Amino acid sequence: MNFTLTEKILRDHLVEGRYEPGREIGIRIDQTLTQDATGTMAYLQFESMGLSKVETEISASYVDHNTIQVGFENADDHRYLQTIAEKYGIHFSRPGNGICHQVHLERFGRPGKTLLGSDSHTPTCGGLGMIAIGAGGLDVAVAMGGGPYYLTAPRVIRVNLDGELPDWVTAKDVILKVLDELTTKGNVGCVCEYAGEGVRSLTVPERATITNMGAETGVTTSIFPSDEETRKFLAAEDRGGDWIPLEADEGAEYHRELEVDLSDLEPLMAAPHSPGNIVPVSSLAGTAVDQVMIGSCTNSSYVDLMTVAEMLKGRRLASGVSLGVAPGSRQVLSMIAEDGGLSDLLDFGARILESACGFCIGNSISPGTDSISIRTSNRNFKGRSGTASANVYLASPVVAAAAAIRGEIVDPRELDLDFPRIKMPERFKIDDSMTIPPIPPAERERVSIYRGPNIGAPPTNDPMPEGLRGRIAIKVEDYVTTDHIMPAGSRLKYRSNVPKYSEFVFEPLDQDFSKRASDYRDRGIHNLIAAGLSYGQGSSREHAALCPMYLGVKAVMAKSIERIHAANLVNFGIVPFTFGSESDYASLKEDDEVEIPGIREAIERGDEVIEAFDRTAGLRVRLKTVLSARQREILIAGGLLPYTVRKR
Ligand code: MIC
Ligand code: SF4
Repeated sequence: MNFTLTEKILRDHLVEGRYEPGREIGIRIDQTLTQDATGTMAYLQFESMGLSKVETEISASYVDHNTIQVGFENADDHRYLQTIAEKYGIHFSRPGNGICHQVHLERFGRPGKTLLGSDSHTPTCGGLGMIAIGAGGLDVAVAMGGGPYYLTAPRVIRVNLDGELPDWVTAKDVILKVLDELTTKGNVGCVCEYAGEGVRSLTVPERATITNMGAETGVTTSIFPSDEETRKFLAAEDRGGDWIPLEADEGAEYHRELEVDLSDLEPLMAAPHSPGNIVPVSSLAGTAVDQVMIGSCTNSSYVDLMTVAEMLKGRRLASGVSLGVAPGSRQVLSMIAEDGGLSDLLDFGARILESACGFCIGNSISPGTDSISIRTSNRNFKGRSGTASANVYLASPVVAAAAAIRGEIVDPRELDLDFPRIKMPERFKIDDSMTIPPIPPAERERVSIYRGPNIGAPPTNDPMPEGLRGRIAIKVEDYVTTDHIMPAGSRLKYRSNVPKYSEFVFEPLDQDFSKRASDYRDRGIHNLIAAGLSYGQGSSREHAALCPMYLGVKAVMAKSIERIHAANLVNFGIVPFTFGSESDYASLKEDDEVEIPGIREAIERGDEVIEAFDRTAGLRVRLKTVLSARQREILIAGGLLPYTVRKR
C-alpha cells in the first residue's frame, strides 16, 4: 500500500478501530501540551481521574496566556500548575519562557510522533513532521493518563507547493492563499499535507507558520514532511538525534489536491472580521493604520523578527501608529538581543512586549475605538482584540513592518528597501533554565498542590435525562466562534472558576443570556441553543461547552458544528445536533418551548435522526446526530469525566 504521510503516522499509533477515512479511530498520544488558560481545568480533570503520574513520553505545561496578572488569580493559577507539574512528572515552562507552540517546536517536537494540545494552534508542530492536534482540555487529560485520543480518520488534502517565494512574499502569504482556497468552513475531518518541490525552500519556522494558521481552515491538522531542513533545524536546536526522515509514499492517494505556485504569490491580508477574508495587500494600499502588532504563535520566530528589525533599522515609527513586538520565546528574544535586532526595534519606537500571547488573546494592548490594527497573528474575529469596534487585518511581519514605517497599508514591494536576507541560525541559543523538568518520582510524594481561592473543582453533569423539556435559551447566526460563546480578554482570568466565568457566556451577543439560562436551570427547564453554520469555530477552549453545561444547556442544534467544539460538547454531555433542513433553523425562535422526548433511548439505540417538537410554534423539527458508540456512552453518562471514572 502507498500511504500518505498522515496515514503512516496515524497507523503507527492506531490502538482502536479500523483505519478508514470518516470512521472513528483511537490513537496513542506520545506528547501533550497545555497552556495556562486551558491547563488549569485540564489538570483539575486529570486529578479527578486519580492517577499518580502522566503516562506520555513528554507532557509539557506552559504559562503564556494569562501573564498580565491583574489581581491574584493568575499568579495563583501559575503556582497551581507548577505544583501539579512537580507532582505528576510534567515539564513546566515558566511565564516568560514563551508561547507554548513556539517553545514546543524549539525544544520538544519530534518527527513521526503524535502531540495533543489543549490549544487549537497545536498543529504548529506539524511543521516538524509530526501529527499535532488541538483538542479540549479533558481529551488532553485523558491522553496524559495514557488513554487513546479519538478522532475521525481524516481525508487528506495534498497541498502541492511549487517554485520559490519571491522577495517580500512569505510563509504567511502561503497560508493566506490556502485559506482563500479552502475557506474557513467545510474542511472538518481533513488534514492538509504539504508536498512538492516548493517544500524544500521553506525553513521549519516558515512551515510552522503555515501549519499554525491551518487551524483557521478547520482541518484536524496540517503536516510537512521531515527532510533535510527539518534535520538542520533540530541540529541547530541541539536535538539532531530526534530527527528521522519522513514523507508520503510515492503514489499515495489523496482526497483532494491543491496546487500552489510559490513564485506566483503576492503579499496578502485577511481583512476584518475573518481569517478567511483574503485580499491582496495592494488593494488596501493607503488605508491609514493606528496600530501594528508583531508576534503571536504564528509569526514570531528569530528570522521573522530579525527581518522586521532590519527593515526598521535607522527609521522612525510613523506618528499616529503604535507598534508592539512580542517575541515568540525567550530563545528568540535573547537571540535578537545578542544580534542587535532588539536595539533596532527599540530605536525605531517599538514597544517590546513579553514573550507571551498578550495582544493576540485580547487581554492587553487593545486598539482604540474604530481603529485599524495590523497584526501578524492568526485570528481577527470581531472583538477578539478587546475592542468591539476595531478593525483587525492579519498580515505577514514584513507587511506589518511596512505599515509601521508608512503609517498606512502599503505593499512592501513598493517601499524603496532591499529585501532583508536573514539567515537561519546554524545554532540557536539553548538555555532551558526556564523549563523545569520532571522531578524524580521518589520526591513527588512530598509535593503538595497549591490551590488559590480562584480555583475550584470542575463541575460535572448528571447522566442524560430520559427526555428533554426546555427552551431555546438563545438563537444565534452563522459563524459564531468560541470567542463569542466564551470571551477571553479581560474575562480570561476566571478560567479556573467556572461559576464566575459562566456569568459571561455569550456576553458579546447577549448580555442577559447567563442570567436567563441559570433561571431556567434553577426551575428545572433544560436550556437549548439554536445556531447557524460553523458554530464553535476558532479556539479549543472547552469552557465554551463546560460553562454552558454549568448553566444547564443540554443540546446544541446548529446548521453545522466545528470539530473541536463538537467534541467538547460531547465531553460535557451536551448533544450536538445538526438540523435536518434549512427551514428548521428558520422556524425555531428564541424562547420557544422545545421537547425532545425519549432522547436517552434514541441515543442509546444510535438513532441518527431524532425528532423534536416546538410546542410554541406547533412544529416538528428533525435533528441529526452522528455519534460513535463511545460518544453515545459518554453522552448517556453525562460527559467524558463520569464516563472515564466509571470505566476504570
Ligand atoms: C486562541 O488563540 O483563541 C487561544 C486563546 O489560544 C485558544 C485557547 C484558549 O481559549 O485558551 C485556542 O486557540 O485554542
Ligand atoms: Fe496564544 Fe494567540 Fe497563539 Fe492562541 S493564537 S496560542 S492566544 S498567540
